Amino acid sequence: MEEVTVTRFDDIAVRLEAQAIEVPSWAYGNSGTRFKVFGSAGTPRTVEEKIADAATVHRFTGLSPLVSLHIPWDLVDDFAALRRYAEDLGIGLGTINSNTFQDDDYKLGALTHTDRRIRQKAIDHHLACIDVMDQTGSRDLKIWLAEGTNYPGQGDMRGRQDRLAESLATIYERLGDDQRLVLEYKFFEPAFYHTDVPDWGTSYVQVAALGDKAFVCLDTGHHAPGTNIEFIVAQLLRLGKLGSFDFNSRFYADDDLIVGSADPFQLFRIMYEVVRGGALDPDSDVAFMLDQCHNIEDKIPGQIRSVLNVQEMTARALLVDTEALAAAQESGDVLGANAVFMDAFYTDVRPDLATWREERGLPGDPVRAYADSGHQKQIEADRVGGTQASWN
Ligand code: PSV
Ligand code: MN
Repeated sequence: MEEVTVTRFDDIAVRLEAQAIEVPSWAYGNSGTRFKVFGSAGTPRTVEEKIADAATVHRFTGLSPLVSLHIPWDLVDDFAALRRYAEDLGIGLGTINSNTFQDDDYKLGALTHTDRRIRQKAIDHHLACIDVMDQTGSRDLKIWLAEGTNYPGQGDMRGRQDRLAESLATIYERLGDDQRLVLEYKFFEPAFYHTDVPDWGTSYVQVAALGDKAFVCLDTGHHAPGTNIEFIVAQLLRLGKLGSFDFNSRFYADDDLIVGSADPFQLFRIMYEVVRGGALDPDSDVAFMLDQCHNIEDKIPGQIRSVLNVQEMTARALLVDTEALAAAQESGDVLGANAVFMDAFYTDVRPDLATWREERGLPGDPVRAYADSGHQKQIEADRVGGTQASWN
Protein backbone atom coordinates (compact mmCIF):
# COMPACT_ATOMS: atom_id res chain seq x y z
CA MET A 1 0.00 0.00 0.00
CA GLU A 2 1.26 3.48 -0.84
CA GLU A 3 2.29 5.46 2.21
CA VAL A 4 0.22 8.57 2.78
CA THR A 5 2.32 11.52 3.92
CA VAL A 6 0.51 14.21 5.84
CA THR A 7 2.06 17.59 6.55
CA ARG A 8 2.05 18.05 10.30
CA PHE A 9 2.50 21.05 12.51
CA ASP A 10 5.94 19.88 13.64
CA ASP A 11 7.11 19.88 10.02
CA ILE A 12 6.12 23.49 9.45
CA ALA A 13 6.82 25.00 12.88
CA VAL A 14 10.28 26.17 11.88
CA ARG A 15 8.77 28.30 9.10
CA LEU A 16 6.89 30.33 11.70
CA GLU A 17 10.08 31.17 13.56
CA ALA A 18 10.97 34.34 11.66
CA GLN A 19 7.47 35.65 11.05
CA ALA A 20 7.25 39.37 11.79
CA ILE A 21 4.13 41.51 11.54
CA GLU A 22 4.63 45.26 11.67
CA VAL A 23 2.05 47.16 13.70
CA PRO A 24 0.83 50.70 12.92
CA SER A 25 1.22 53.43 15.54
CA TRP A 26 -2.23 54.80 14.63
CA ALA A 27 -3.93 51.57 15.74
CA TYR A 28 -3.21 52.61 19.35
CA GLY A 29 -4.77 56.04 18.99
CA ASN A 30 -8.47 56.78 18.87
CA SER A 31 -10.20 56.37 15.55
CA GLY A 32 -13.72 56.18 14.26
CA THR A 33 -15.88 57.02 11.32
CA ARG A 34 -16.84 60.37 9.83
CA PHE A 35 -19.70 60.30 12.32
CA LYS A 36 -17.82 59.93 15.60
CA VAL A 37 -14.42 59.21 17.07
CA PHE A 38 -14.86 57.64 20.51
CA GLY A 39 -12.35 58.27 23.26
CA SER A 40 -11.29 55.33 25.41
CA ALA A 41 -9.52 55.05 28.75
CA GLY A 42 -5.82 54.23 28.52
CA THR A 43 -5.34 55.61 25.00
CA PRO A 44 -1.81 56.95 24.39
CA ARG A 45 -1.27 60.71 24.53
CA THR A 46 2.18 60.68 22.95
CA VAL A 47 4.18 58.87 20.29
CA GLU A 48 6.17 57.26 23.10
CA GLU A 49 3.01 55.79 24.62
CA LYS A 50 1.94 54.43 21.22
CA ILE A 51 5.34 52.78 20.86
CA ALA A 52 5.07 51.37 24.39
CA ASP A 53 1.71 49.78 23.43
CA ALA A 54 3.22 48.28 20.29
CA ALA A 55 6.04 46.87 22.43
CA THR A 56 3.42 45.33 24.73
CA VAL A 57 1.86 43.52 21.76
CA HIS A 58 5.29 42.16 20.88
CA ARG A 59 5.98 41.11 24.47
CA PHE A 60 2.80 39.01 24.60
CA THR A 61 3.05 37.51 21.10
CA GLY A 62 6.69 37.61 19.96
CA LEU A 63 5.24 38.56 16.57
CA SER A 64 5.52 42.32 16.14
CA PRO A 65 9.13 43.53 16.35
CA LEU A 66 8.47 46.75 14.38
CA VAL A 67 6.09 49.68 14.73
CA SER A 68 5.25 51.81 11.71
CA LEU A 69 5.01 55.61 12.07
CA HIS A 70 2.79 58.16 10.34
CA ILE A 71 4.13 61.65 9.61
CA PRO A 72 3.08 64.18 10.86
CA TRP A 73 0.95 62.28 13.42
CA ASP A 74 4.13 60.88 15.00
CA LEU A 75 6.39 63.88 14.49
CA VAL A 76 9.00 64.40 17.23
CA ASP A 77 12.03 66.68 17.47
CA ASP A 78 14.55 63.89 17.83
CA PHE A 79 13.89 60.69 15.90
CA ALA A 80 17.26 59.21 16.85
CA ALA A 81 16.20 59.48 20.49
CA LEU A 82 12.80 57.97 19.63
CA ARG A 83 14.59 55.07 17.99
CA ARG A 84 16.64 54.46 21.15
CA TYR A 85 13.49 54.71 23.25
CA ALA A 86 11.80 52.04 21.10
CA GLU A 87 14.83 49.79 21.10
CA ASP A 88 15.01 49.97 24.89
CA LEU A 89 11.45 48.62 24.91
CA GLY A 90 12.48 45.79 22.58
CA ILE A 91 10.91 47.09 19.38
CA GLY A 92 12.20 48.80 16.24
CA LEU A 93 10.80 51.65 14.15
CA GLY A 94 9.52 50.42 10.80
CA THR A 95 7.81 51.86 7.76
CA ILE A 96 7.32 55.61 7.53
CA ASN A 97 3.92 56.63 6.16
CA SER A 98 3.53 59.99 4.48
CA ASN A 99 0.36 62.05 4.77
CA THR A 100 -0.89 64.40 2.07
CA PHE A 101 -4.54 64.08 2.95
CA GLN A 102 -5.07 66.52 5.80
CA ASP A 103 -3.96 69.86 4.46
CA ASP A 104 -6.26 72.37 2.78
CA ASP A 105 -3.71 72.90 0.01
CA TYR A 106 -4.31 69.32 -1.10
CA LYS A 107 -8.04 69.60 -1.71
CA LEU A 108 -7.60 69.15 -5.48
CA GLY A 109 -4.48 67.02 -5.38
CA ALA A 110 -0.96 66.84 -3.98
CA LEU A 111 1.61 64.96 -6.09
CA THR A 112 -0.79 65.37 -9.04
CA HIS A 113 -1.85 68.99 -8.44
CA THR A 114 -1.77 71.35 -11.43
CA ASP A 115 -0.11 74.04 -9.27
CA ARG A 116 3.66 73.50 -9.21
CA ARG A 117 3.95 75.09 -5.75
CA ILE A 118 1.53 72.59 -4.20
CA ARG A 119 3.17 69.67 -5.98
CA GLN A 120 6.52 70.82 -4.63
CA LYS A 121 5.09 71.11 -1.13
CA ALA A 122 3.88 67.49 -1.34
CA ILE A 123 7.24 66.35 -2.72
CA ASP A 124 9.05 68.20 0.07
CA HIS A 125 6.89 66.41 2.65
CA HIS A 126 8.06 63.08 1.24
CA LEU A 127 11.69 64.22 1.27
CA ALA A 128 11.21 65.16 4.94
CA CYS A 129 9.83 61.65 5.52
CA ILE A 130 13.02 60.22 4.01
CA ASP A 131 15.03 62.43 6.41
CA VAL A 132 13.06 60.79 9.21
CA MET A 133 13.86 57.35 7.78
CA ASP A 134 17.56 58.21 7.84
CA GLN A 135 17.29 58.73 11.58
CA THR A 136 14.93 55.88 12.45
CA GLY A 137 16.75 53.36 10.27
CA SER A 138 13.48 52.60 8.47
CA ARG A 139 13.65 50.81 5.15
CA ASP A 140 10.30 51.70 3.61
CA LEU A 141 8.52 54.92 2.70
CA LYS A 142 4.84 54.09 2.23
CA ILE A 143 2.85 56.43 0.05
CA TRP A 144 -0.92 56.39 0.00
CA LEU A 145 -2.47 59.21 -2.00
CA ALA A 146 -5.96 60.53 -1.33
CA GLU A 147 -5.99 62.04 -4.81
CA GLY A 148 -8.62 61.93 -7.49
CA THR A 149 -11.73 63.73 -8.67
CA ASN A 150 -15.41 63.65 -7.78
CA TYR A 151 -17.00 64.56 -11.12
CA PRO A 152 -16.42 63.54 -14.73
CA GLY A 153 -14.50 66.28 -16.49
CA GLN A 154 -13.26 67.80 -13.23
CA GLY A 155 -9.65 66.89 -13.90
CA ASP A 156 -7.40 65.70 -16.70
CA MET A 157 -6.91 62.09 -15.60
CA ARG A 158 -4.09 61.56 -18.09
CA GLY A 159 -2.25 64.75 -17.09
CA ARG A 160 -2.55 63.75 -13.45
CA GLN A 161 -0.81 60.40 -14.18
CA ASP A 162 2.01 62.29 -15.88
CA ARG A 163 2.45 64.69 -12.95
CA LEU A 164 2.29 61.77 -10.51
CA ALA A 165 5.08 60.00 -12.39
CA GLU A 166 7.23 63.14 -12.32
CA SER A 167 6.64 63.78 -8.61
CA LEU A 168 7.33 60.16 -7.66
CA ALA A 169 10.55 60.20 -9.69
CA THR A 170 11.79 63.22 -7.71
CA ILE A 171 11.02 61.46 -4.42
CA TYR A 172 12.58 58.20 -5.61
CA GLU A 173 15.81 60.02 -6.51
CA ARG A 174 16.31 60.93 -2.88
CA LEU A 175 16.09 57.34 -1.54
CA GLY A 176 19.24 55.84 -0.06
CA ASP A 177 20.68 52.55 -1.31
CA ASP A 178 18.89 50.51 1.35
CA GLN A 179 15.63 52.42 1.26
CA ARG A 180 12.52 51.59 -0.71
CA LEU A 181 9.31 53.28 -1.79
CA VAL A 182 6.02 51.38 -1.64
CA LEU A 183 2.99 52.83 -3.43
CA GLU A 184 -0.38 51.88 -2.03
CA TYR A 185 -3.52 51.73 -4.17
CA LYS A 186 -7.16 52.16 -3.20
CA PHE A 187 -10.12 52.00 -5.55
CA PHE A 188 -12.11 54.89 -4.10
CA GLU A 189 -12.38 57.28 -1.15
CA PRO A 190 -11.95 60.10 -0.46
CA ALA A 191 -12.39 60.73 -4.20
CA PHE A 192 -15.53 59.16 -5.60
CA TYR A 193 -15.34 59.44 -9.39
CA HIS A 194 -11.74 58.60 -10.17
CA THR A 195 -8.72 57.91 -7.99
CA ASP A 196 -5.18 58.50 -9.26
CA VAL A 197 -3.82 55.20 -7.91
CA PRO A 198 -6.93 53.00 -7.82
CA ASP A 199 -5.56 49.53 -8.48
CA TRP A 200 -2.50 47.29 -8.45
CA GLY A 201 -1.98 47.78 -12.18
CA THR A 202 -1.62 51.55 -11.87
CA SER A 203 0.64 51.20 -8.86
CA TYR A 204 2.71 48.61 -10.74
CA VAL A 205 3.04 50.82 -13.82
CA GLN A 206 4.15 53.78 -11.70
CA VAL A 207 6.66 51.86 -9.56
CA ALA A 208 8.03 49.87 -12.50
CA ALA A 209 8.95 53.18 -14.16
CA LEU A 210 10.84 54.27 -11.05
CA GLY A 211 13.22 51.34 -10.64
CA ASP A 212 14.31 48.47 -8.42
CA LYS A 213 13.67 50.21 -5.12
CA ALA A 214 9.98 50.85 -5.79
CA PHE A 215 7.22 48.35 -5.06
CA VAL A 216 3.47 47.98 -4.70
CA CYS A 217 1.75 48.03 -1.32
CA LEU A 218 -1.36 45.86 -1.14
CA ASP A 219 -3.93 46.93 1.46
CA THR A 220 -6.43 44.11 1.72
CA GLY A 221 -9.31 46.54 2.38
CA HIS A 222 -8.73 48.56 -0.79
CA HIS A 223 -10.54 46.40 -3.34
CA ALA A 224 -14.04 46.17 -4.73
CA PRO A 225 -16.18 43.45 -3.14
CA GLY A 226 -15.55 40.06 -4.71
CA THR A 227 -12.02 40.88 -5.90
CA ASN A 228 -9.73 37.86 -5.94
CA ILE A 229 -6.99 39.42 -3.81
CA GLU A 230 -4.87 36.26 -3.67
CA PHE A 231 -4.57 36.39 -7.45
CA ILE A 232 -3.11 39.90 -7.16
CA VAL A 233 -0.68 38.60 -4.51
CA ALA A 234 0.38 35.79 -6.81
CA GLN A 235 0.83 38.15 -9.76
CA LEU A 236 2.83 40.78 -7.87
CA LEU A 237 5.10 38.15 -6.35
CA ARG A 238 5.59 36.66 -9.79
CA LEU A 239 6.63 40.13 -11.01
CA GLY A 240 8.91 40.69 -8.00
CA LYS A 241 6.99 43.86 -7.14
CA LEU A 242 5.05 43.07 -3.98
CA GLY A 243 6.66 45.36 -1.42
CA SER A 244 4.28 45.20 1.48
CA PHE A 245 0.90 44.31 2.85
CA ASP A 246 -1.47 46.47 4.83
CA PHE A 247 -3.59 43.81 6.50
CA ASN A 248 -7.12 44.45 7.74
CA SER A 249 -10.55 43.14 6.93
CA ARG A 250 -13.71 44.56 5.56
CA PHE A 251 -17.37 43.79 5.14
CA TYR A 252 -18.28 46.80 2.98
CA ALA A 253 -15.58 49.29 2.04
CA ASP A 254 -12.29 50.24 3.72
CA ASP A 255 -13.56 49.09 7.13
CA ASP A 256 -10.08 48.62 8.68
CA LEU A 257 -11.37 45.86 10.96
CA ILE A 258 -9.23 43.16 12.57
CA VAL A 259 -7.47 41.11 9.89
CA GLY A 260 -9.02 37.68 9.49
CA SER A 261 -12.20 38.66 11.30
CA ALA A 262 -14.52 39.19 8.34
CA ASP A 263 -13.26 36.40 6.11
CA PRO A 264 -10.67 34.02 7.62
CA PHE A 265 -10.79 31.88 4.48
CA GLN A 266 -9.70 34.84 2.37
CA LEU A 267 -6.75 35.42 4.70
CA PHE A 268 -5.87 31.73 4.38
CA ARG A 269 -5.97 31.98 0.58
CA ILE A 270 -3.76 35.06 0.65
CA MET A 271 -1.26 33.40 2.98
CA TYR A 272 -1.22 30.34 0.76
CA GLU A 273 -0.10 32.52 -2.19
CA VAL A 274 2.42 34.23 0.11
CA VAL A 275 3.96 30.86 0.91
CA ARG A 276 3.64 29.65 -2.70
CA GLY A 277 5.33 32.80 -3.97
CA GLY A 278 8.29 32.60 -1.55
CA ALA A 279 7.31 35.67 0.45
CA LEU A 280 7.70 33.78 3.71
CA ASP A 281 11.20 32.56 2.83
CA PRO A 282 14.07 33.87 4.97
CA ASP A 283 15.37 36.03 2.10
CA SER A 284 11.99 37.64 1.40
CA ASP A 285 11.77 41.44 1.53
CA VAL A 286 7.98 41.59 1.68
CA ALA A 287 6.80 43.61 4.69
CA PHE A 288 3.73 42.31 6.50
CA MET A 289 1.99 45.25 8.13
CA LEU A 290 -1.33 45.80 9.81
CA ASP A 291 -3.32 48.91 8.88
CA GLN A 292 -6.25 48.88 11.25
CA CYS A 293 -8.41 50.97 13.51
CA HIS A 294 -9.93 49.83 16.78
CA ASN A 295 -12.94 52.08 17.03
CA ILE A 296 -14.87 50.29 19.76
CA GLU A 297 -12.67 47.49 21.12
CA ASP A 298 -9.59 47.85 23.35
CA LYS A 299 -6.65 48.57 21.11
CA ILE A 300 -3.83 46.46 22.55
CA PRO A 301 -5.87 43.22 22.70
CA GLY A 302 -7.27 44.13 19.25
CA GLN A 303 -3.72 44.19 17.91
CA ILE A 304 -2.80 40.99 19.76
CA ARG A 305 -5.81 39.26 18.19
CA SER A 306 -4.77 40.59 14.77
CA VAL A 307 -1.20 39.33 14.75
CA LEU A 308 -2.37 35.96 16.09
CA ASN A 309 -4.93 35.72 13.26
CA VAL A 310 -2.16 36.22 10.72
CA GLN A 311 0.00 33.62 12.44
CA GLU A 312 -2.85 31.09 12.56
CA MET A 313 -3.67 31.44 8.87
CA THR A 314 0.03 31.30 8.00
CA ALA A 315 0.33 27.99 9.87
CA ARG A 316 -2.73 26.62 8.09
CA ALA A 317 -1.39 27.75 4.71
CA LEU A 318 1.91 26.02 5.45
CA LEU A 319 -0.02 22.83 6.18
CA VAL A 320 -1.27 22.53 2.60
CA ASP A 321 0.12 19.26 1.28
CA THR A 322 1.73 20.77 -1.78
CA GLU A 323 2.76 17.46 -3.31
CA ALA A 324 -0.75 16.04 -3.10
CA LEU A 325 -2.12 19.32 -4.38
CA ALA A 326 0.21 19.39 -7.38
CA ALA A 327 -0.61 15.76 -8.18
CA ALA A 328 -4.34 16.44 -8.05
CA GLN A 329 -3.97 19.60 -10.12
CA GLU A 330 -1.91 17.89 -12.78
CA SER A 331 -4.22 14.92 -13.07
CA GLY A 332 -7.23 17.17 -13.42
CA ASP A 333 -8.72 15.98 -10.13
CA VAL A 334 -10.84 19.06 -9.47
CA LEU A 335 -12.49 17.94 -6.25
CA GLY A 336 -9.37 16.17 -5.00
CA ALA A 337 -7.30 19.35 -5.36
CA ASN A 338 -9.95 21.40 -3.63
CA ALA A 339 -10.13 18.82 -0.81
CA VAL A 340 -6.37 19.01 -0.19
CA PHE A 341 -6.64 22.78 0.03
CA MET A 342 -9.67 22.71 2.35
CA ASP A 343 -8.13 20.06 4.62
CA ALA A 344 -5.42 22.53 5.54
CA PHE A 345 -7.88 25.38 5.99
CA TYR A 346 -10.04 23.33 8.35
CA THR A 347 -7.10 22.25 10.53
CA ASP A 348 -7.31 23.86 13.94
CA VAL A 349 -3.73 24.93 14.67
CA ARG A 350 -4.52 26.76 17.90
CA PRO A 351 -3.50 23.98 20.36
CA ASP A 352 -0.21 23.38 18.50
CA LEU A 353 0.51 27.11 18.37
CA ALA A 354 -0.14 27.44 22.10
CA THR A 355 2.43 24.73 22.83
CA TRP A 356 4.82 26.27 20.30
CA ARG A 357 4.57 29.63 22.08
CA GLU A 358 5.06 28.14 25.53
CA GLU A 359 8.20 26.40 24.31
CA ARG A 360 9.50 29.86 23.40
CA GLY A 361 8.71 31.46 26.73
CA LEU A 362 5.57 33.19 25.44
CA PRO A 363 2.08 32.83 26.87
CA GLY A 364 0.16 30.00 25.18
CA ASP A 365 -2.90 32.25 24.96
CA PRO A 366 -1.66 35.85 24.59
CA VAL A 367 -5.17 37.35 24.61
CA ARG A 368 -6.00 35.75 27.96
CA ALA A 369 -2.54 36.48 29.35
CA TYR A 370 -2.99 40.16 28.51
CA ALA A 371 -6.44 40.24 30.11
CA ASP A 372 -5.04 38.55 33.26
CA SER A 373 -1.95 40.76 33.42
CA GLY A 374 -3.73 43.87 34.72
CA HIS A 375 -1.86 45.94 32.13
CA GLN A 376 -5.00 47.46 30.65
CA LYS A 377 -6.19 48.66 34.07
CA GLN A 378 -2.72 50.03 34.75
CA ILE A 379 -2.56 52.19 31.60
CA GLU A 380 -6.12 53.36 32.20
CA ALA A 381 -5.09 54.53 35.67
CA ASP A 382 -1.78 56.03 34.52
CA ARG A 383 -2.88 57.85 31.38
CA VAL A 384 -5.10 60.51 32.79
CA GLY A 385 -5.10 64.03 31.41
CA GLY A 386 -3.46 65.25 28.23
CA THR A 387 -4.90 64.81 24.77
CA GLN A 388 -5.51 61.31 23.52
CA ALA A 389 -3.82 60.48 20.24
CA SER A 390 -6.00 60.33 17.16
CA TRP A 391 -5.75 61.25 13.47
CA ASN A 392 -3.71 64.32 14.30
C1 PSV B 1 -5.67 54.74 3.55
O1 PSV B 1 -6.96 54.30 3.70
C2 PSV B 1 -4.70 53.98 4.42
O2 PSV B 1 -4.96 52.63 4.25
C3 PSV B 1 -3.25 54.28 4.15
O3 PSV B 1 -2.46 53.14 4.35
C4 PSV B 1 -2.90 55.22 5.20
O4 PSV B 1 -1.56 55.33 5.43
C5 PSV B 1 -3.66 54.61 6.35
O5 PSV B 1 -4.91 54.33 5.77
C6 PSV B 1 -3.82 55.50 7.53
O6 PSV B 1 -4.36 56.73 7.14
MN1 MN C 1 -3.36 51.12 4.14
